[in-house]
Order: sequence, then C-alpha cells, then structure tokens
Amino acid sequence: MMSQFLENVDKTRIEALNAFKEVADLEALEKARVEFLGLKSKITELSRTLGTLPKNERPSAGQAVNKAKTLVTQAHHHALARLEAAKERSDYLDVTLPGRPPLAGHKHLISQTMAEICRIFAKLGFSVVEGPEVETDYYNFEALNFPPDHPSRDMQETLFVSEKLLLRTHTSPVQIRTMEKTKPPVWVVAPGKTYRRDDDITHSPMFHQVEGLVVDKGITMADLKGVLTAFAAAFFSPETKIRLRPSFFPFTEPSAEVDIRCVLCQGQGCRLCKGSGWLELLGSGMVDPALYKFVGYNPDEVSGFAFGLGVDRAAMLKYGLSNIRHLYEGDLRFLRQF
Ligand code: 2NL
Repeated sequence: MMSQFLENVDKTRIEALNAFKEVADLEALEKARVEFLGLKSKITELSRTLGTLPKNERPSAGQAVNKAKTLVTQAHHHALARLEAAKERSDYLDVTLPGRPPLAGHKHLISQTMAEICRIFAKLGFSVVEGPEVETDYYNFEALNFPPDHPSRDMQETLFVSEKLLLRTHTSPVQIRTMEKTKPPVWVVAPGKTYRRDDDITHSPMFHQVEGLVVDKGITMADLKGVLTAFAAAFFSPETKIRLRPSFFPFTEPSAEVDIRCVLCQGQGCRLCKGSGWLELLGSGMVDPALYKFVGYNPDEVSGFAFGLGVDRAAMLKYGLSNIRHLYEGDLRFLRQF
C-alpha cells in the first residue's frame, strides 16, 4: 500500500518537474500549472487519498506529498522566472551602444547664395525688402512702364493665377511698393522667388532673384558701375572685372547688361564663356523717369539705378553647376556638397 503510494508521488513529481523544465512560453506554463498543481491535478488527488491509508502510514505519506508539492511549486516559479527573463532579453535596450546621431541639415545652396548676396549689399548700405509672390498686373507690369502689348506680358511667359492675379515674373513689384511707401533716398534689395513659363537646363519655372534699387539725389551711371564692381569682387573674387553692354528694359533708360570676366578661364576664352572671355551676370540701368510718376517721386529732384540678378544663375557660375535641375531635385548627394 505504502510503497505503491510513494511510487505514485515520485512518478507524479518527476513528470511535473520535466514538464516545467520544458515549457517554452507563458501559455504552456499556465497549462502545466493547471495540470500539475491545479485542483484536479494528480498531486491534489494524492493528497485527497491520504485518508484511505492506514493511520500509521499517513505521516510519512503526507510528508512525501507535501515535499513533492513544494518541489513542483518551485519548478513552476523557476520556469516563470526563466520565461520572463527571456522575454526581457528579447526587447533589451543596450544603453551602452553608441547613439545614432540625427542628420544635421543645413541651408539649401540657393538660400545660402541669396543670403550672401543680401549680406554684400547690406554692407554697401542697402536695406532688404520683401513682398508678395502673387501680384497684380499693375505692380508687376503697369507701374514698371511695360506697354500693354509687351511680349513679356503674354501668357507665353507669365503664369496667371486668375484673370487679375499672376505670379510675379521679377521682384521689381516689391520695389514699386517700397517707393509708394517711402520717400527718397531709397537703397534697397528685394530677394525672393519669381516665376516664368520656362523650363530647360538653364531655366526653371520657379527661380530666384535679387533686384536692387537706388533712388537718391545726383545718382549717375558711375554709381551703378561702382556698386556692381564692388558686388562682383565680393561675390566672386577680388580681381573679378565687369563690363557694361548696351541693352533694353522697359523700366530703365539707358539699360546695360553686366558681364563678369569668365570665372573658368579668366578671359582666355573657353567652353563656358563660348570663347568670349565674358559671362552675362545681370541686367541693369538708370531708372526710367517715367516710373517716378507712378510712385509720386519728382524726376527733377532724384535719379536712380536698378539691377536684377538671377540667384540661380549666380550660384551656377560661382559653384560651376552645369544644370539648374540640381538645385531643385532635392538629391542630398548634390546638396550636401555645399
Ligand atoms: C534682368 C534684368 C533688371 C531692373 C531689373 C528695376 C526695378 C525698378 C525700376 C527699374 Cl522698381 N528697374 N529692375 C532693372 C534692370 C534690369 O533685371 O535681366 N534680371 C535678371
């Protein structure tokens, strides 16, 4: 009787310990707990049958059952600890690993170039002014002396937002707005985005301009040439020469294209300057006195000069870029270089 009982206790204990040793997850562990420690488990069953044993055998039989229960309960605890430790290891955070530094961005080449241009003109005494990118025909064309049938007013080049509103084709409207609001002397540069229906390797439908305007007493073309010579020297290199060529703009008279000595061959003649030794940099001229009536200035008291500089073009020349697309494709392999 007794030996049969103790054998059962041993068998049950060994079976239970093996089961807890092998459980692979918490779900299996709970199943094993119910099976080997639950109310309907063999150990509980054995405890219940203690009473059927002869009285003198009960104490040692009871001890054996209790000992088995303790061991199996311990096995359950060990298994639980083992599974929880394994789970923790699987989502373990190693705080000693080197950190992953966030990518540090920087200003886009166009923003850098625009800021650099404004900084140079600021040193020459200019203020920086800004204005809307969506403009009226009046500020973009009419107040700048464009005849109603001028080709650049055509839909071919101007992007219209509605019948009355358009995307500014230059930043000149900002300067008209500035003159409307302030009396001479005016020394301003107007940087910003500009828009034209144009798209090839040197033109993008959205581009950037810095326009400059000086209206003051006794301003002559010598001031224009002096300011732009100083600008070219500061922006490119101190020895950069400029030259003026006659040109035409509806808002300046006389007008001049400003070229710089070729940045690649220093005037020897190369592929970039197409053998001429010069590169076209910007347009300029003396403010046409006809403009002053739009803003209430007296052309007998003041005179001025103005210029328009393509920032994209200036950046392409300064950094030797072959394709304007590089500036707008957002390819970090390109942008990171600057
Ligand atoms: C170019 C030519 C130019 C101006 C812009 C201007 C502005 C006012 C009055 C007179 Cl409010 N002129 N701006 C003058 C000459 C040329 O730009 O080819 N730009 C890229």
